[in-house]
Amino acid sequence: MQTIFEYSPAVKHALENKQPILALESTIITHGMPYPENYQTATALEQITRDHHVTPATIALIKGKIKIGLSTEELNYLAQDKSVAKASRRDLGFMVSQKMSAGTTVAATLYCAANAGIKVFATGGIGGVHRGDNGDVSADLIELARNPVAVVCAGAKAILDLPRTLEYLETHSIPIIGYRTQVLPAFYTDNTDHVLPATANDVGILSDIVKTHWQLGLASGLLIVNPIPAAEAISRSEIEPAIHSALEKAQQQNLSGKALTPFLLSEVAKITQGKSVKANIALIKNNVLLGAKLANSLG
Ligand code: PSU
Ligand code: MN
Repeated sequence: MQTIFEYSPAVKHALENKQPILALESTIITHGMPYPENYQTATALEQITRDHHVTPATIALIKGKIKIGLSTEELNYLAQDKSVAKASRRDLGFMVSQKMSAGTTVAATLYCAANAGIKVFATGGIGGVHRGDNGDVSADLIELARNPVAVVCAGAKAILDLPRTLEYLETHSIPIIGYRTQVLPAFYTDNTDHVLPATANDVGILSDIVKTHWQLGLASGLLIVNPIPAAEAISRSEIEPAIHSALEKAQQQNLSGKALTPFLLSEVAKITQGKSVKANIALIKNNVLLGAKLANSLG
């Protein structure tokens, strides 16, 4: 295993000295945002983390190695090289053995973060149950049930079926905690009608909930939902038509499997003329800020 997992010097140092670390995913870099916004955002997220005295661990597959913590050159390579794949957990064996490079999804990043002993992970939006009846359920949800990691996100992407995503989380006993919100935020939008089972109004309370969950021996992950800052939010009525036409186009092109989410995100970006990308950047920065504070508070 040691030869497959490779830690950056900063992450290695933080692990050895029991300093707080924040895991970050890389599919958002390789398949979630256009260049150069993807590179600029990835480096900004790492800087926000360091500014809060937490070590960032962006996780990705580089030429068959699972990297926990990336160099600037590696971030740049992932942001620009179009041949880089998208790795979910099930792809790891295949892609590691074939010496491939890939962005890791929330699912794969959760598995790798847990393996490294990292407790907090910040991302933009998690995958979930897709709309319609084709049975598309993101592996992100299953990995949340399996790995003891607290994941900060801005809710599930609005391209998903939110009620069914919430039902899935309940069935699989994954806590969902609103940070300063009583209702589920929906990624680009800061609120919905879906009332959450728990709310934390400050980081101390949030960290108590996370600690207690694990002290009880409940070995799953927890989902912390942090609404996009109101000034950057896009209203439901503005984003819904863009989502609808993206979904229709995906259906016409018969898209399925791992290609669907990147296609929908890039279509919505085209239709909103980049407004969705701006919102995406704002919300992920906001999540990384909260993730860093939580990592500090958990100690
Ligand atoms: N949400 C975004 N941007 C992204 C993703 C989600 O706003 O890039 C990525 C995450 O890495 C997530 C993945 O884990 O999409 C989910 O893909 P799928 O739906 O194929 O499981
Ligand atoms: Mn899917």
